[in-house]
Amino acid sequence: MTDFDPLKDDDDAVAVQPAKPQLKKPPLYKVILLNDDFTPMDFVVEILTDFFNMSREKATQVMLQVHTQGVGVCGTYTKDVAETKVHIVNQYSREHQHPLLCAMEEA
Ligand code: TYC
Repeated sequence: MTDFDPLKDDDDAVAVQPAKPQLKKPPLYKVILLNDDFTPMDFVVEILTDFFNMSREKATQVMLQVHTQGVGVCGTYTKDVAETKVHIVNQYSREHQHPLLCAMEEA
């Protein structure tokens, strides 16, 4: 009969730690519009309907929020999408000689 020693690791088994499930959600970013005194209200509404798929009513509401409060949220996106939206909106505004500023911040 062999000695049984529960503290002796003699079974040649390899202990494998199960991988932790990768469930972390990617960080999200708010795309925001900043107020200025020169960009026409209609142009801001057009930006919100065309680049952020808002209805005219919702776009007008958000534009007025920016106009009165100084800043408003256009939408929340992953980093890549937010960066692209900011770039496209700022480029489009410059092309039309408006100083409108679009930016992003972590949600
Ligand atoms: N304040 C601008 C005006 O009176 C309108 C405006 C709204 C500009 C929102 C920028 O993000 C903005 N014509």
